[in-house]
Amino acid sequence: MSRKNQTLGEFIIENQSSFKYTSGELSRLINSIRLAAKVVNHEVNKAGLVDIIGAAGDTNIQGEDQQKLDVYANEKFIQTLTNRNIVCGIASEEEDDFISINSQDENNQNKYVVLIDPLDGSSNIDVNVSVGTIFSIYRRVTPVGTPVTIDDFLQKGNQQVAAGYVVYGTSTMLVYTTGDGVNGFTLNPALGTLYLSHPNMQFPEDGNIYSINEGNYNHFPQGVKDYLKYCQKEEDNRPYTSRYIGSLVSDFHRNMIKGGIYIYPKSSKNAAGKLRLLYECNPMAYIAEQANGKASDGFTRILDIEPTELHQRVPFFCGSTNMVEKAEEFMQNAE
Ligand code: P6P
Repeated sequence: MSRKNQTLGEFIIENQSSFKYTSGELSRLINSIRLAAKVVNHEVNKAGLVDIIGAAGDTNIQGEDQQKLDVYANEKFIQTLTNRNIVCGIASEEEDDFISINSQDENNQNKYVVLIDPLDGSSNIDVNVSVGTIFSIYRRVTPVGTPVTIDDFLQKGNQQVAAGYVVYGTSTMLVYTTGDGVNGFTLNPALGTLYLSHPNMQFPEDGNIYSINEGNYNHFPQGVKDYLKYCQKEEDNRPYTSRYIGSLVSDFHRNMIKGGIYIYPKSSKNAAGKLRLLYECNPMAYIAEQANGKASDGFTRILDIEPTELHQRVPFFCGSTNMVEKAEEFMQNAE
């Protein structure tokens, strides 16, 4: 049940009973993510004013230059989730290994683990383009009160109990699902309150926007090249429009509202693509499917992929169902 302009807090309370694990713990977890998002938003919004932008001088496990805000966002989300003693484990794009949150304490009855990309699209920070946070939530699979293991994190995407993103854009929004549709909340910066602005978000079945880094065209698989030529052909409602922000969360968010497809394929430069399965593709795929969209690696449903390692990458095709299925058709025909 939702009504426009109710606050996130009211929405969580009113919809808690619809969540099959009505323990209230997930509600507290979503609330802690809300708090961390508001803290990060405050820093992102003034990044140009203080010496917090620019590289932190380190690189993460991905070998990518860590922007200072990457590090800050990572610390804030981990700190908030730890201090509120809600989860038993955290995995982050910015952390080499998963973090056990005193789960060896038999009094720790926490049953959720969170996987997070604390600041996706961070290369856009210095040029004032939207960035985002992506999170994925599972119930642990090892016994409560014992130390978490890698098995608690290497779960298929179809086991997620919740997933969402924050987009720090012209306005800051929290968009998430707990398996009963997708709802978007917009921050009123004057009040620091998130209001339900986009109830029951749905991907249009079709669209005319495609998002891909065409600079890598020569390195794409033939099926992707064929699909791009299809998008660009003067025929029916084509050529489509090419829009690529370079921030997954922003491209995904626009496509969910207007219709479209986002593709980050494998290439001769990235054998498995660039995006990470556990804390980018799985949460965005869960949201996409909950919004009647689709997400695959070009052949297999993202949520059915068996994870093998924490930072593994997969090719990613996601968006309006008819567009993803057309792209998959070109991928299969080129095999
Ligand atoms: P490229 C950001 O680093 C990210 O993970 C996504 O948010 C974005 O869509 C993609 O990578 C951009 O990658 O190689 O096109 O610059």
